[in-house]
Order: sequence, then structure tokens, then C-alpha cells
Amino acid sequence: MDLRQGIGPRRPGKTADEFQQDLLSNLFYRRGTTVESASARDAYETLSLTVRDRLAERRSRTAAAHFATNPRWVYYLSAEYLLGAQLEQNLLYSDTGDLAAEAVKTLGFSLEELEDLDIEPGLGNGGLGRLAACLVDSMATRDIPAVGYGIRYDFGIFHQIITEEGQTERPDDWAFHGNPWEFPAPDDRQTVGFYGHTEPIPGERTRKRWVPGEIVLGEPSHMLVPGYGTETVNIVRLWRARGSEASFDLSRFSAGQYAEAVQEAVRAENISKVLYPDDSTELGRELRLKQQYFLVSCSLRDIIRRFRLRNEGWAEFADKTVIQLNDTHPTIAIAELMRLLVDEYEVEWEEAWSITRRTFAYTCHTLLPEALETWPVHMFERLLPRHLEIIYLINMLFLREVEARFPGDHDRVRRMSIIGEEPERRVRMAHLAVVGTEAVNGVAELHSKLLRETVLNDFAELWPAKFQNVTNGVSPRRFVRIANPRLSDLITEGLGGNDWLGDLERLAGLEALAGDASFLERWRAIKRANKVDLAVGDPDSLTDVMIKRFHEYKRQQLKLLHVIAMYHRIRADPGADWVPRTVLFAGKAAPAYHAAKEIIRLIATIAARIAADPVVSPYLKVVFPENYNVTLAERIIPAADLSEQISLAGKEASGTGNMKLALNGAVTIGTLDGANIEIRARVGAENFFLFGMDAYQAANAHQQGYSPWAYYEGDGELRAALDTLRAGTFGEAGQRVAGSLLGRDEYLTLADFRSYVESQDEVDQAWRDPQRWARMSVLNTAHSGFFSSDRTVSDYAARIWRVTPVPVPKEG
Ligand code: T68
Repeated sequence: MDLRQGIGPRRPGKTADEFQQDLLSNLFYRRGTTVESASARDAYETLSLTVRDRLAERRSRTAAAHFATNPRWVYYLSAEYLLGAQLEQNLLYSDTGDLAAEAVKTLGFSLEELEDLDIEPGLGNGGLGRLAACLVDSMATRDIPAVGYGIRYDFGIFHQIITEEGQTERPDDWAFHGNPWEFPAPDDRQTVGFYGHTEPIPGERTRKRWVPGEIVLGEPSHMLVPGYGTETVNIVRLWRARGSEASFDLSRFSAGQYAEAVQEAVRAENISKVLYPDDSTELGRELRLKQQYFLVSCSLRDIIRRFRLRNEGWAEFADKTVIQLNDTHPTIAIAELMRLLVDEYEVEWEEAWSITRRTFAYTCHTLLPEALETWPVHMFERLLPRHLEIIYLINMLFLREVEARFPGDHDRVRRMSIIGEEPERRVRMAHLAVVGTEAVNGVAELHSKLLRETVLNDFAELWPAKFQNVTNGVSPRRFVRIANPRLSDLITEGLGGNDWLGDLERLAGLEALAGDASFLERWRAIKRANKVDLAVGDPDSLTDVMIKRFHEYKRQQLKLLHVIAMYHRIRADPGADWVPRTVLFAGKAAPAYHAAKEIIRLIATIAARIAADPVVSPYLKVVFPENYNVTLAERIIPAADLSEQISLAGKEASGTGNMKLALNGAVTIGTLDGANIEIRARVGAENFFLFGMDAYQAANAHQQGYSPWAYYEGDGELRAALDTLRAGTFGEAGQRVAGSLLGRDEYLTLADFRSYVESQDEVDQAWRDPQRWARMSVLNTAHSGFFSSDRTVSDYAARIWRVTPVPVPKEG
């Protein structure tokens, strides 16, 4: 009998008194200060610990339930997590908001001022990183035993500053004051090798010995991920790179060579120093590959360690383990698991390959060919020599299979190879990801279809059953309840309870209220109050928002052409009855993505020009709140009337901002792209402003001799907008943007302009009838229940992971 069984710490209490007591104990004994001298930050840290303790208690019960069940575990591997601020969410998920609000008063602070001090770990770029955060939330909510693995970057996504010159970047030292939500776990540290060479092992066919040339330590810490309305608390485990003890050179330090003394340690620590603001910079690409392998190597060893705590041998590994690859960034895991099994654990190649393929699944998040990761073979060979050998062997066996299925089709073999030959030899990570996994999914219906028909077509022909769709979703807790408390309360009242937060399809019940004038009136009043809070423009104006990363395919430039057209119209007829609009842009551009930064600069110029124009400014205002992040999104989304989802069809894999906005009652103007199609199908064509060509028309346009000049010539309003830009009225940035649009116009902005403007005119028409608009808004919310990440996770669980929930028993 295990003598430790049933032994546990004193449980945190549930009453206001107990909460208060715990808060004070934490202030004295963990923070080491007193009520009299406590600063706001002392109070914030102490409150966070007090809330964290409540989750930690649930965590211990979760771990016990999981280990007792020995289920199939989901391991989510992602280079990015955009978790958002932690305090408010953890108060909600531990149901301690009211206790906390009371208790902190005794320290002399309000809950709101402490929430303002909360950290936001910005460990991601955009949609992909935020999706990872929504999925871990929903895995816990759906009681799925899971661990999210990632990198604990010292510096997250850069802090953006907007001036009239456009975007500048400042480092984001997100944990500068410490991170009260984090548990270090130094005992679970791992050792990771890089570089070096491989050696044959006498008498062995496939096994090799890898002798790395550099060793780095990976030190984990974890943050708690509670489920909503359930007992489960999962974790996200983040790895931070460190030099080994030997990496500090004492003799050099003693000789006064301070920089040299720490250079090895600095080199090691650089691996987790900074999040890549996407991979458009050539600089430091090797460091990025190093990050990927670092994440993978630490995580796989941790996964194996956990497996071996409960199981013997390897026969059951794939039955107990599923590893979801969030895009190709962690795909080297396929070669690493093969290496660990074959070289270190002496499993036969065939068995190891069967285990590996049954363990992994791959989610693709793009269709842009330039976003499909490849690595130069020479870089791989230097950094990960053994992995390259393994990839060659995987490729050889795979291409044999292709040849057997399609005899003589050499072109197909060349296209499908994991190694591309032209213009230089490169490892194609997406091909490795498809070959080494059991399931491949896209993130919206159209995206999954286009993957099968275009970029991964050869693979879909070889293995049709492998390809699936799992449409993205978002957390209704964070993006409705926390972001929009007023609307949440009204929904709860309208539906007669708050069950919708855990079962979002219940929002459909709001349809019955969409004809109720007093309900619509309250709905409108809430939108208005949210606009007052956001405080960027007249709350009675139509708040038209485009919030997302800056990328030419997303077409912020199309929105700008519309703004310029409105500007011209108003100037031409200032006395007309214009619908006042506040056009809000927010988002970051990769620091090295010059064309995207020009668009930001142009927005800043136009915003200033319009603000200074007494004729136009009563009707049109352009704003650009800086440093878009999860916290800012939570403020903007509840205030939005119109959601701009205007990417060129076939380019946006899914979008998730589109879902958040629809859920908060913004009406979408959008193309037939990504999840817009599914949103429109659900909310109804009459509650969605559609424009533009479809993905098939868009795909053929350039081939069919697309000429932006033809659109310029044929559309007076478009011509006037472009001429204004070309004339330099809005500065050099405007001239450059116009030059790009009239040069190649890669993303067919001009072709969609007329249809977009007509659709915007319909938006104005609809807005003029407040009842009609409010009804559209309610129906958007009512029919967006499908877009909960809880549903997304259930789809993964049923069709890809084949896991069942493991409920965690309640206390005592
Ligand atoms: C996004 N991708 C898709 N990538 O663009 C979006 N890329 O349509 C989709 O909704 C979302 O993923 C979730 O599926 C990204 O956000 C990146 O951030 C990224 C980061 C590094 C390298 C490449």
C-alpha cells in the first residue's frame, strides 16, 4: 500500500473569511510584506497566489484522476501561445471574483486596479498562437487529459508604437516583474544536443550514435489551465533554455574576460530569448530551427518520462499518446521520436515508424506557398545531423511506396519528396508532417478542401482518409463573458441561465428575442455603452473594425481605398446625409515586412489628415489604437458594429477574429474565404454583407492576364482614390501602396473594389434602420454557437485524437 495515498495539504477555504485569511497569509509569508506597506504590485501578486492556490488544489485532484485512469493523453505541441491576461480568467474559472473583490479592499485596493497590473504573456504572433490558447482552455473544459508544450520566451511579441511615421517596435519583457502564475519545475529539466556528428554502431543496421557538439539545458515551468464549469485543471508547460553549470568560465572571469566568461551561457539562453515575429526575416533562421528542435526535444523526453511512469515497454505508447503538431513548427518531432526510439531505446525501425505514425497528427494553418516551411539541407546537416539521416531514410521508404502506387510517375515522386531539389536542396516540413502522421487537418471547410485540391493534392490522392477538417473556434468565456460582461448578463437573462457559456449552441435561443423591441433596445444600449468605454469615437457612429495582423493578403489596403472613396464623396457633397463611421484598425506587422509597414504608415497619415479636415471629420474618423494584443482585442470586439473580413478568397485559412466579432453581435462584411463561409451559412445570407470573387475565380485571375490598370481605367471612384495616393497627397507611403496595387496587385484588391464599395453602401442602408441592424446583430450572436472552441476540441477528440473525457471527482 502506498503510504502517501490520500495525504494532501489543507484545502483552501470557500468562504469570504477563509479567502481573506489566505490572502493575508500569502501577503506575510510568501510576499514577505505587511498590510501597511503593501504596494499595488504586492497586492496583485498576493491575490494571484491566493487564486492560484485554489486552482492548484484542483490540479492535484486532476493529476490523481488522470494517473489513476491512465488514459490516452493529448500533447499539444505549439511554438506559440497567446494566453491573454490571467487574473480575470482565473477568478472566473475558480469562481472567486466576488471573494477577491471584497478581500483586496482590506489591502486598500480595488480589484480593477490590480487587474490593470496583470501580465499578458504575449508568446505568440496572431491567430495560430491564440488558437492554441483557446484549445487548451477547451480541452480542460471538456475534461480531456492534456498538456500544452511551448517555449517560455523571455521576450514575447514586440510592443508596437504607432506614430505618424508608422510602426516602431519595442521589446516586450512581459515577465519583468515576475509571473505569479508560473510554477518552476527544475527537477524535470532536460538536456538537448545540437551540432556534432554521427557514428555507426558496429553490427547495427539502422541505429547510430549522435555525438552533439553543443549541449543546452531546457528548464520547464508550467501555468495552470483550468476548465470552465468542471474540476479539471490541465497545464501548459513552457521550456526555457539555460547553459549548463560548466558553461560559466570561472577562469576567464577571474582574468577579467567577463564577456567571454559567459558567452557559452548567453549562446544557450538565446534559444528562448525571443519569439519570432513570423519567419519573414532571413536573419537568425538557424536560431529559429534551434528553437523548434529545443521545444521538441524537451517535450518528447517529458512525454516519454510521463508515459514510463505508468507503462512498460512501447507496445502501448501510441494508444496512450497523441501529439498534435500546431503547424509545421514542431514537425521535427517526427524525426526526433524516431531517433529516441531507434537509437536510444533500441526499438526496431519498422515498429518505431508504426508507433510514430500512430502518435502524431498535424494541423496546417495556411495556404500561402511562402508560409510552408522548408529548411536548407546544409543547415539541417550542421545543426541536426542525425535527424537529417533519419529524414532521408523516412523519405526513401516513403518514395518507394509512391513509386509502387504510381509506377513510372517520376514527376509525382519529385513533387512529393520530403527533400526538394530546386533551387537548392531543402527539407519540406509539411511533407514530413503529412508522411509521419495519422491525420492532417485544415482549420475551416474551404481551407481543408483547398489543401486537398492544391498544396497537398498528391498526398490526398495517396491517402484520402488521412485528410480532415476541423473548423476553428474561440473561447466563449474569454471572448464573450470576460470581454463583454454587459452582453453576457443580457444573454444570461434572455436565455434564463448561463449554461450557454459551456454549451454555446444554446445561444440559438436568442433568435426568439430578435423580434422583441425592448430586447433589441437593450442590446443596442449595451453596444453603445461598450463604445463609450472604448472611447475612440462617437458612440453613435458605425464602429467599423479591422483587427488582425497586417498582411497584404488580408487587404487592409482595400479598406483604405474605401476610406479614401468616402473621403472624396463627403468632400464633394458635405451637406448630404452621411452615415457617420469610426473606422478602427489595429494589428501588428512583422518588423521586416516592409509592404505591411507602409500600409500602417499610410493609415496613420490618412487618420491625421481626416482628423484635421473640418468638412470630413464630422462623418469619418480613422483610429489606430497601438499594440494590438489579447487584452486590447477584449476591449475592441464588444464595441464593434461591423467586422471587416476582407481577405482575398482562398488565402485566409480560417480566421478566428471573425468568430469573436460575430459572437459579440458585429455584422460581417466579408469575402467567401476561410470560416467566413461557415459564419454566413449559419447567421444567414441576409445578416452578412458578402462581396468579391470566390477562391476559384481568384486562383485563376493572374493566369488569365489580370490587369489592375483595367480596373483603374474602368472605375472613376477607384481611379480618383488611386490618383490621390499617387499624387502624394497621403505621403510617400501612399505612393508606394498605389505603386504596388497598380504594379502586380498580387491579392486582386482592385478587382474586388467595386463589389466591396457596393456592399459597404448596403451596410450604410442597413445602419439607417436601427431596428433592422439590432436584429441582424442579435442573429449573428444567436447563430454563432458553432464557433466555440469547445466544439472544436470535441471534434478533435472524436475524429482525430480518439480520446474520451476523464472527469475529475469533486472535493472530499
Ligand atoms: C493563422 N496563422 C491563419 N500564423 O492565418 C488564420 N505563421 O487564418 C487561422 O485562423 C489561424 O492561424 C488559426 O488557425 C497564423 O496565425 C502565424 O502566426 C505564424 C507564425 C509563425 C510562422 C508562420
